[in-house]
Amino acid sequence: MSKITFPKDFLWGVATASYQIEGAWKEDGKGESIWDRFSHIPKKVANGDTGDVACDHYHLYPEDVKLLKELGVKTYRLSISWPRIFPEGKGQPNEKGMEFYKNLIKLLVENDIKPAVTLYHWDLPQKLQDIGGWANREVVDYYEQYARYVFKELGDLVPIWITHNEPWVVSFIGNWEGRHAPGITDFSTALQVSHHLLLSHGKAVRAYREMGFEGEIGITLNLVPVYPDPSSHNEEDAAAAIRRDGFQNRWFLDPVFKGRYPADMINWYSKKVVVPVITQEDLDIISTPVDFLGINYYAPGYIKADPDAWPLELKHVFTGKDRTAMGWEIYPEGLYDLLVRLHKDYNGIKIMVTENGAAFNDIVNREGKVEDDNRLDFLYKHFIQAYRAIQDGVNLTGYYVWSFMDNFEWAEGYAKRFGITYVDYKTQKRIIKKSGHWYKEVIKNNGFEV
Ligand code: IFM
Repeated sequence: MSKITFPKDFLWGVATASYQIEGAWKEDGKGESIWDRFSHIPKKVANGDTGDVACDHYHLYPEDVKLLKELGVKTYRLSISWPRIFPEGKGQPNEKGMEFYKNLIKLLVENDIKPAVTLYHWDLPQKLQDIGGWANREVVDYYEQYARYVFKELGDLVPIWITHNEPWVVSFIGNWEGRHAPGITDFSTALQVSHHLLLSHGKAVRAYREMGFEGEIGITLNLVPVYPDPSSHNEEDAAAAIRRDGFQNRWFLDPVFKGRYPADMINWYSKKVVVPVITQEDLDIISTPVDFLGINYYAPGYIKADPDAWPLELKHVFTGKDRTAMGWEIYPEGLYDLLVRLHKDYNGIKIMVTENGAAFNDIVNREGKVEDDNRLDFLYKHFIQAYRAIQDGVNLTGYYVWSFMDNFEWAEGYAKRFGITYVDYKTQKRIIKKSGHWYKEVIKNNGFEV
């Protein structure tokens, strides 16, 4: 046995998002979000679940902050519900909504827990979807106005800001696959959405700098280490894997860090779909320097060419690895590969893992405990890979486990549990799982025995 120790001041944390935990969906003047609308449509979410109550965090936040303290986290990543602040998406702010976040954030600061705040984690005001949502360029300006207001109110209290969570999911799961709100199924719309999300990111970064704050601001991308199907060694599969990388990784990384969209993807899309109009001015805004890159890592992607799968002409294959309850293959080394590649291709940027974790079918045993050894093992193995990457020179400064507690897992509803804290949705009782107790020790010791 030997101990691995992370760098001094490494930021250990946990993450959540507004719609997934808050509930209080129409309280204190909050407006409707696209997820409120979507989850109330029959069959869109497993078991007809909605975020109406969720973990009732809106009311239980003082107890939840006590739990965070109990876990000993150095930082807590939360997101703000835009329609709680601007019920119509724009215009007059709702003071009650802002008061909730101020109280929560002040409590975190009093408890020595650094708040890391995401401005957009998928709950767009429905009123803005009614005018076309992110496909409408006007929404970029409304987002900037929302961001400026939030910075003005909370900028002095919050040291870490994230403009967007997983714009790839917003664009392609929400607007191409349609499995997420707003449920649109059009690839060209999804591409347009992706460009506007990135543009709004750049505008928020510029606004934050202009307003003179001293904290850090970045963006969170869900990235996949992509490999060709290991059972075949042909050029088509290798090319398909590069395309898959372009689709999910480089399409977002390159404009932010290199000021251009990847040429191979622009060429590919030009032959199949409508590519958004992209001006140099937009690209300059999108590539406004950020302080860090947030990455969410869950699983690798093994890819095969598939000429029938329009428009990318590829498909995913499974390689026989263990899987989580989401069906995602477990590959901790993928985190190492991804981190090293980002370090190399994007100029040694500062990186934080803003999400990593796993869903498993947890049960509360007769002693009232949740013995989630599978999740503990998952985290243990991923932390080791993060450590390896740091040893190899990657500038990784923090790690947020997804999630602080079980919550509304979007189209999967409450059926999938990602928390290191168990939530009994009938009573709203929280139980720290075995993985949570283990994580507490990791944080306390800034490392662990391997
Ligand atoms: O629950 C989500 C989160 O909202 C965004 N990243 C992935 C998580 C698990 O699917």
